[in-house]
Amino acid sequence: GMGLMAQQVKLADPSLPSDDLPAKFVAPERQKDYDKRVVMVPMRDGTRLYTVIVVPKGAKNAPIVLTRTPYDAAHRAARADSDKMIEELPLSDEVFVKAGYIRVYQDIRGKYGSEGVYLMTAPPVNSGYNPSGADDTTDAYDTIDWLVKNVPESNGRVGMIGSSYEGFTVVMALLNPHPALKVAAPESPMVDGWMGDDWFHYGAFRQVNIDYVLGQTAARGSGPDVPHVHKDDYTNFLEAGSADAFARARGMEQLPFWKVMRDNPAYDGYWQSQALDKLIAKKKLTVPTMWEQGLWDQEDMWGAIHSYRALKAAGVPDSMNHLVMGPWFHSQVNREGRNLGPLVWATDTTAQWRQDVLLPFFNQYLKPGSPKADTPNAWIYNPGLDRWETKKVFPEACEAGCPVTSKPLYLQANGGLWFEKPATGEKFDEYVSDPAKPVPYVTRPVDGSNWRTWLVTDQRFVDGRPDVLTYVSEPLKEPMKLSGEPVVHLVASTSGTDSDWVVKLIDVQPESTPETAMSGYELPVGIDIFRGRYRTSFEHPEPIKPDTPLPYVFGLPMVNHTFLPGHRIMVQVQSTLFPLYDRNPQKYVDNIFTAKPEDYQKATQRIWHSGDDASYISLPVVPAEQ
Ligand code: PG9
Repeated sequence: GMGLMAQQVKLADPSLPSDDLPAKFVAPERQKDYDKRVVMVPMRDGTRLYTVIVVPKGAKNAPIVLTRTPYDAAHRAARADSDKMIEELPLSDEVFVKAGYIRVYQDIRGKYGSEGVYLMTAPPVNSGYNPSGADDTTDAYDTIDWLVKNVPESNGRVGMIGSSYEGFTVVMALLNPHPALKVAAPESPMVDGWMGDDWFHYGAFRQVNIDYVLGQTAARGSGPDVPHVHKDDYTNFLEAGSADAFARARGMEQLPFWKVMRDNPAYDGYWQSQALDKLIAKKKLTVPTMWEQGLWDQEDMWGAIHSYRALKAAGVPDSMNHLVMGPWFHSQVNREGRNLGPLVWATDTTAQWRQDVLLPFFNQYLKPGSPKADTPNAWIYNPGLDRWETKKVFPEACEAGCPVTSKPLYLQANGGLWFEKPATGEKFDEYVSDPAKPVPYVTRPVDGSNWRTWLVTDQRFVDGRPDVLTYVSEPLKEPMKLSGEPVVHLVASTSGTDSDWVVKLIDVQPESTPETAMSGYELPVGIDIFRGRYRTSFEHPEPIKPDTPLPYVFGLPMVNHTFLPGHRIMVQVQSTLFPLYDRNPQKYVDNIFTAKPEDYQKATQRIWHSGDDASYISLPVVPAEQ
């Protein structure tokens, strides 16, 4: 019929394609507003490092911002596949792109596209613990030297920025900076992995790192994802026993760095010789530097503040040594900063920092002719008042040598807490710490989903457990402002021969009617853990004398926080934060990493609050304005 006829006519049409796939397709040229160059930049030993250089079209005399990363430079410099540089680069680069900067990301030696061997946060070559002949000081130097000579659009001035491991590479560059390095912003830099950054806190091992080490060192690219047996890591780690037993089951005895960490549990030469806060304070800081970290930084809480303080103590002028602390989780500085878990801020606090503080600071040193930035010596958020505060001096209060002297806040009988010394004879409170039932650090199941916000977890979830002691003040009548480092002075005894001590300083929100998300919330403003065997020496641990009240002194994270009227101050004491920290067997063993199942024992713990053996936290209380 008609249908067949029509088809035959069409088939005869010579314009009909016989194959829809062309022999070769050429995409039309894209109109990008930037030029992305990938270069293998040679180091002094011939090793070449994979370097992505993003230059705005038409740039002339432009400054360079450099990040050296272990996290895949190609990926770091490709947020989206976009023709616009501002979309192509990460959110945190927007201010630099708008200001016409050249942006460079480079893979560190041994990772992703770079050649050479990899050492985890490589210790300085001259530390005696790095046989590779190179480190992130020499590699930064050689990279900057190459960039200023080989990027014709540059004005010969370089700034460095980066968070965490990328912050570590910034601090390493500062140990012997190339003359073209004019300004630096280490963000939550990993500075002392033993004292209080990623690996340990005062000697207590952070088991989340087992997966990190696996991911970073099993391969040049990203390592395999070895699945956990149960959804709840509380169960996974408890079933495994020690940290080493857990790691062994994941194949980690093949990973040299894991063995180095396991075999150096104390603060020995290996850790001391790479403690960057100490190393940098021995050099004359020649590059204006802005140290940044989060007030609730769950990974690198130690590095920035301790480097800033060490440089101050070494006499570095305030105009060279700046501090910024925002209400942020780890590396949140490079994301949006409107909230932290349930805490909602008045502004996008990270955008505000980048725009109002960081960019003018970089411009001042990288773009000749820019106005002098009015950079505060310290710019710190006060979460209690929901606002930034500009400081000429920080910390404002401390135990000695600050404008204001800290005040002891004493644990009292019957769970009380106040600034007067308790009477003699009121003795102690007691609990049993059972390693078979450790106190979780977040609500179970522990599956990593609460990791970023765990430091602001409402502590009501453990308040009332028989192995958690809680001390609380009356509701405050006046605002109380803290600005500095609370220092724990715990007088404690244990029936065992080793023990961990966890202390939390908490701002208890008033109960409100109608109910709000924060009604009655027990908000931690500082949490830390101290491994008891290091009471007298971090380098040479020793067994604890059982059933003897002994002083344990350690700093909590730095705070800048106003407790408002109606709020109560709370302190909690416990012996475990599991499975973030490995369990202390509570019986002294040579190396806790390899403790045997039979080493773990219950212990009776006493926290003393009698006049002669009074436990207290010295609080950096300063005059409060509202
Ligand atoms: N906190 C991460 C880290 C740094 C250095 C060593 C190990 C881990 C990071 O965010 O890069």
